[in-house]
Amino acid sequence: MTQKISLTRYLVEQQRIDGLIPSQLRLLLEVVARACKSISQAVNKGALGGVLGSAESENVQGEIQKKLDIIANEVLIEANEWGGHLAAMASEEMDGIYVVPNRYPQGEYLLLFDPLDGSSNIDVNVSIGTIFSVLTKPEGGGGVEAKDFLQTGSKQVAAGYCIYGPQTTLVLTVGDGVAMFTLDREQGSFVLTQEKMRVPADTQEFAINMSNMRHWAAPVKRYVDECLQGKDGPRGKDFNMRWIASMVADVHRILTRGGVFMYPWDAREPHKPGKLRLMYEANPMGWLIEQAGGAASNGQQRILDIVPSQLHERVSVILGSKNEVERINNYHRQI
Ligand code: AHM
Ligand code: MG
Repeated sequence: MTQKISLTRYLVEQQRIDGLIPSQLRLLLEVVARACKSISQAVNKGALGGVLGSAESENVQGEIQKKLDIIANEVLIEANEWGGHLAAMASEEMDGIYVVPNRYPQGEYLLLFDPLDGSSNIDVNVSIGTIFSVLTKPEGGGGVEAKDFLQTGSKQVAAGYCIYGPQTTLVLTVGDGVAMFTLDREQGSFVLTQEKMRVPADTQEFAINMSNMRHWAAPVKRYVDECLQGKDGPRGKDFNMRWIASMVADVHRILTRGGVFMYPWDAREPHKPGKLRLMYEANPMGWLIEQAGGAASNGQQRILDIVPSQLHERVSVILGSKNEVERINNYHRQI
C-alpha cells in the first residue's frame, strides 16, 4: 500500500528538500490548516451547532455578516495570534488590521484571509470556504501598520484555500506548484491527494453571474455572447456554464478540470473596480491559478502586479484557462 503523506510531512519535506518553507512559515501553514479543520467542524454541524443565519451586524464594506463569517474570523485569529510566527492579520470581516498583542512574540509574517467565502451559500448547504494569503512584513520601520500589507500579489510567500464541500479539501501553494490535501476525519489530518495540479490551457466552460449581463462592459459581453453562440458562432464549439456563487468552489472546479471564472467590473456601482477583494480573494486565487499554469487578470493587467492602495480594495477578476483569459484580455485591448 502506498503510504499516505500528511500535510505535516509534505511541509517538512518541502522545507528539507527545497528550502522553500522556513520553519516559521511551516508553523503558520499548519496553524491555518488546524483552524480550517475547526471551521469545517462548525460548518458540518450547521443548524445543530446553531451556526446558521445572520449575525445582524455589518462588515466594513456594508455587507450583512453571517454568524459563520464571525465564527470563522475568530477561529483564525485565536489560532494564529500566539504562535510567534505572525506580526499581524487582516481580514475581509475586520475594519483594520489585527496586530499580534504584545503579550505574545511577534514574527515576520502577515496573514490575510477571507474567513468564510461564499457567505450567501452558508444557509443553503452549498460549498463554502476559507481563502488565505501570506506576505512578509517589510524590513525596517517600527511597529506593523496597515500600509505594510499593501504589497503586490507577486510578493506572496504562500496562498491557499480550504473548501468545505462534500469533502473538506485544502489547496496550497508556496511557489512550487499547487498541492491538494483532503481531510481524513478519522485521522483528523489533511492527506495529500494531488500534487502539481494543472489548469488546461483551453476550456469549454465558463463561470459568471449571468444575471448581471446587462451591466457588463463590452469586452465581457462579447466574450460571453460568443460562448453562447456555441458551434454556430465564431468559437465553433459549444460551451457549458457553471456558477456556484462561492469563489472557492468555482476556482476549485477550474483547478480540477479547467474553465474560466469572471467577476468583472459592472455598471451597477461604476465607481467600484469589481465586487471581489484584491487582497483576500483575487491575489491568493490568482497565484494558485498561475502556479497551476493558468492566468489571472483584471482585463487590463495581471492581478498579481496590481499595487494595492487600500486593504479592502476591490478588483475585477478574470482567471482560469490561459488561452481564454488571454482572449478576454485581447477583447479589452480592442475597445
Ligand atoms: P463573500 O466573500 O462575501 O462571500 O463574497 C464573495 C462571493 C464569491 O465567493 C462569489 O464568487 C461571489 O461573491 C458571488 O457573488 P454573487 O452573489 O453576486 O453572484
Ligand atoms: Mg469572499
